[in-house]
Amino acid sequence: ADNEEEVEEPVKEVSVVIIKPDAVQSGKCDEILDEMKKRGIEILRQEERQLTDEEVKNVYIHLQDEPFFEELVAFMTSSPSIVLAITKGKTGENVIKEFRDLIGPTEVEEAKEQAPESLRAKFGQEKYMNAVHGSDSSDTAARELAFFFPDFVAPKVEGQAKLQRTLAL
Ligand code: IDP
Repeated sequence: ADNEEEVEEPVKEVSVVIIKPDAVQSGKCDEILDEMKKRGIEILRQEERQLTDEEVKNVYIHLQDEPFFEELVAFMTSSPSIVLAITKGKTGENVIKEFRDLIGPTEVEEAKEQAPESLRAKFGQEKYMNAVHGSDSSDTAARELAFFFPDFVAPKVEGQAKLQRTLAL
């Protein structure tokens, strides 16, 4: 009975997207946004900002021991990105997975071979300058939302409110 209230609250899936510095620099933003809208993706938040070291290290915390980590942080903080919160339909419709499919494989060359219609194939520069980031799970989405859009409260995201409370303490 304790979580009766929670069960009644609508849970809408939201993903966090970063249009990375390479794509912003090469003027691909509008085309990328058009591709997203064409697929019924709804943009809830859109903000141009130059990411800080701290934000990038948080997004890529799973890569912190990789030899390329410093290079990745330098690239991601080198010039402005566009950070977005997205959803789809009434319930989010699996938007995290769907957007990951839309961006394609991590490496641009692989994306071109395996998923020529993907955003990374179309708009990536080379190798790891791959134009777009998308949350890879609901946990990551909640974490990324909590620090990019801390005032974001509706639609309710599973796990997010709790996480925000934790971060605010
Ligand atoms: P994802 O972006 O497809 O989720 P991750 O493995 O989480 O893939 O890597 C995050 C980002 O780090 C990639 O999008 C890419 O920009 C960069 N990256 C991944 N592997 C390498 C590497 O071997 N060298 C340089 N950058 C890399």
